[in-house]
Amino acid sequence: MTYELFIGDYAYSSWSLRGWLLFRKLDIAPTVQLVDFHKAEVAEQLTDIVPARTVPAMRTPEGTVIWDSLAMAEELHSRYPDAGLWPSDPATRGLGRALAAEMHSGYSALRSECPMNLRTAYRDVPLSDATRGDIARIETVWAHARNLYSDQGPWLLGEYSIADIAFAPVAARFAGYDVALSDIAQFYVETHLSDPWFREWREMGLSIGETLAHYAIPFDTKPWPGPA
Ligand SMILES: N[C@@H](CCC(=O)N[C@@H](CS)C(=O)NCC(=O)O)C(=O)O
Repeated sequence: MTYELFIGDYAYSSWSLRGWLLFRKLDIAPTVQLVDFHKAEVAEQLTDIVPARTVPAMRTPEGTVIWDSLAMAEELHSRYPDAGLWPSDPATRGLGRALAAEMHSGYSALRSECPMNLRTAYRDVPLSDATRGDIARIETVWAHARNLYSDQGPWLLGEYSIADIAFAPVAARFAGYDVALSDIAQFYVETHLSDPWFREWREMGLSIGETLAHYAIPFDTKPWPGPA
């Protein structure tokens, strides 16, 4: 038995991207069960794994259902502590957990105003003050981490970790909504856009599933601002 990973549409499901990146980082190939946003409500497609109602969710080899991306991240880290999902240094790991937790519970204006859509990039997007506040806060915490760890690699804690998995969809939103950023934040967004695992996910997002009208926003569009 291996892990089963339940995910939503590659182009649109920001939380699912996180769940999938966890397994990519672990180099474990789960059995992927695709929940089609076009077909029916998510919860209706998850009746096989009660009480999950959202994606991502995973069923472990022994049958436990875990239905939240941060819970999945922490459980997988506990099971594979040497795989590098979190760094071994407690101070670095503590900062990473604060970053991932803030992402997990925050930035609601950005999340509702700029839903992830890997099929489209917009330009000249009018953003609300609340979303601008979220963006400023994200730039602050990214700069805090990058100022401490940039000599150890291009990611928030130097090396790729759950903190970066947590923020990958935010990077996609900043790219897709033409958000003007500081140099530090722009570098970090470009690091995600160039990441082979992010690109692999986006490639599936371009080729698998329907284009969902629900996610279309009437702004001018522009080419995707990263490598295909
Ligand atoms: N906190 C959850 C949120 C997951 C979530 O909201 N997923 C969305 C898709 S990106 C979903 O399944 N929505 C369906 C619904 O709310 O009915 C997590 O981190 O996994």
